[in-house]
Amino acid sequence: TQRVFSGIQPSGGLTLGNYLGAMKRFVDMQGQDYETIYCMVDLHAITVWQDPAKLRHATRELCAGFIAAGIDPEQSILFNQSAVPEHAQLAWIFNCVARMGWMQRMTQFKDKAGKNAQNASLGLFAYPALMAADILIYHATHVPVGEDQKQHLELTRDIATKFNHDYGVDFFPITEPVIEGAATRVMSLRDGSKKMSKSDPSDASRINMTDDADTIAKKIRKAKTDPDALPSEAKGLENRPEARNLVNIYAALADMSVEAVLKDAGGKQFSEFKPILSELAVAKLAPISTEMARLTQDAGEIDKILDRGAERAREVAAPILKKTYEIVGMVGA
Ligand code: AQP
Repeated sequence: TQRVFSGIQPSGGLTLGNYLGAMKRFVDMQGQDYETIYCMVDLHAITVWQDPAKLRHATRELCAGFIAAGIDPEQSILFNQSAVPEHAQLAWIFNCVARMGWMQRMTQFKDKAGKNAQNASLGLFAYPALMAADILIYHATHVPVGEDQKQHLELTRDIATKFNHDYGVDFFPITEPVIEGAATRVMSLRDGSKKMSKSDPSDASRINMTDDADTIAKKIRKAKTDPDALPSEAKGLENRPEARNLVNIYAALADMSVEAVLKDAGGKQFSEFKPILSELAVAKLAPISTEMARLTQDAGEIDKILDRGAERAREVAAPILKKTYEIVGMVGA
């Protein structure tokens, strides 16, 4: 089988970047010929400090977001990472396969740890080994992610290759990253060189999936741009990161190619394009945020869905962990 796995951290509210770069594409893949497994990765979230009450809320809200965006918890397996202990168990094995030097090259660690890396958690450093375990505990073949996760997926392939080589087996698949579409890297609305992120201190830098129509319109109106009109071809967006970002967002929301968007919008000033983009963003996002808010209110129902998802996930993960332990030489597995 072709099996898809991906996850999102409940480390705050969902952004338009998470939605276009990841969640919307999870929904697209659910409709295709794949077995789809999607996860709230709370063990990843705690690699930086999370207030327990907020983590609990963010996990349930994220689950509501998955469903509101179109993930069907019957068709896909939808669950919370910590409820499936096999992730952490396989991650330990991978901690012993991955090399310090590999981890030291990870740019996300460098970005997130900042200048004071000595004070970062050990978990933040080991993050990519846990991510490899998330994927490989299901023998997933395809992983849809945003551009920022490309390096971690290469590491996942390196870990699988080294494990297979060290133990002389052909056990873990070499996973394909799926980084496609117009919005694989949605940028900050305030700075076209920075990724749109949940943890950016400026709320104006991102569109949150919980923002109301007025807030979305206001953020787009205030988004940084250059003074020129939109070009009529994609190559005219080179060296115009803010312009490119807004066009990419439009294309991804409308399910159009960038070329097709520019065919219509080429020649327009931002004063004209921004309201059109706002209207589209509100039309696409409002139904999701309304449904997300409705579902979030019933924590009991969300927990039931997550319990059932975890049960189904463990049915896949447990035999793969058992086999891994046997390969490694653990007695009693
Ligand atoms: N700006 C983005 N553009 C496209 N894709 C994005 N993703 C995140 N930001 C963008 C994709 O969303 C998925 C889940 O990401 P995550 O929540 O696990 O962590 P992240 O990449 O660290 O996201 P944030 O929003 O930047 O969170 P913080 O601020 O907590 O670090 C991934 O597939 C990611 O590529």
